[in-house]
Amino acid sequence: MSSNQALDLKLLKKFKNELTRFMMLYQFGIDELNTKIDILKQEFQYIHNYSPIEHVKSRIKSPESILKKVQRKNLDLSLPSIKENIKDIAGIRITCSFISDIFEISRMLENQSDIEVVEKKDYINHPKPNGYQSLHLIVKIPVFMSNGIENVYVEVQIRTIGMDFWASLEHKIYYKFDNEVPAYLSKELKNAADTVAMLDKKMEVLHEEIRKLDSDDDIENELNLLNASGQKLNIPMALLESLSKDKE
Ligand code: 0O2
Repeated sequence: MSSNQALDLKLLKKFKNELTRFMMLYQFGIDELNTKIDILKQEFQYIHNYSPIEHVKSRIKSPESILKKVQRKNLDLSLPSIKENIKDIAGIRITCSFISDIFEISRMLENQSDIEVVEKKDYINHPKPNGYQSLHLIVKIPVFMSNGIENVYVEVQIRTIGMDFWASLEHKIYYKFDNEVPAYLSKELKNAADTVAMLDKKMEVLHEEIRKLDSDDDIENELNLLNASGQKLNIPMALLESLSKDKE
């Protein structure tokens, strides 16, 4: 091996290490946000007695897709430029039961002091012409590394089960036809999106009705039970009475 080749290999290895560290940052951003979402989920469960989050998925954009986006957007091919201009390298998708949960979770995330919402797209109140619905947030979150703080962007998509079902099918169809979806299928997809929106609204109304039926009896029955991390613990009535006297 010539000295030039050895130098090239050394340089390539250096770039690979830089790229690996760069991608790790996004995984750490996702990890931090996932912890926050998990805490919100448990707290919500405690307050409202049901889980608003059906599931959470995350992904890191592949270097290949990042490169395609850099070319499509005509960006500078450098890590600082990619970091500042491509804001969906890290992505989290939260699937909720009801539309109101989407906005509640979004509000709870927005209220966290170390999260900065830099962009918000409401495709629920303003669906895309093809029928796509979802709430998109681009958030900036600090990652504490050994040599300082790095702020990373994470794209958070929040949607109902129905919206998610529709989007994954539409995505498959879109790719199958290589972006040239026949008109009759686009029309059917739009009809399906309208049906999803109608169903989501109906489910929301039913959900509200059920909540109203939660009687005071239920509150009394639950009074001496404390729910901590899914574990139900008995609270002695004497302790509860003593604590409430302190507050009087
Ligand atoms: P992937 O593989 O999911 O990451 P951008 O291109 O991000 O700079 P844009 O297009 O304005 O700007 O972003 P927008 O509207 O917020 O959409 C970003 C992501 O939302 C997409 O990411 C999709 O995941 C999803 N999305 C948006 N529109 C549609 C749609 O019509 N159908 C479906 N199924 N998903 C949609 P990517 O990068 O396209 O793909």
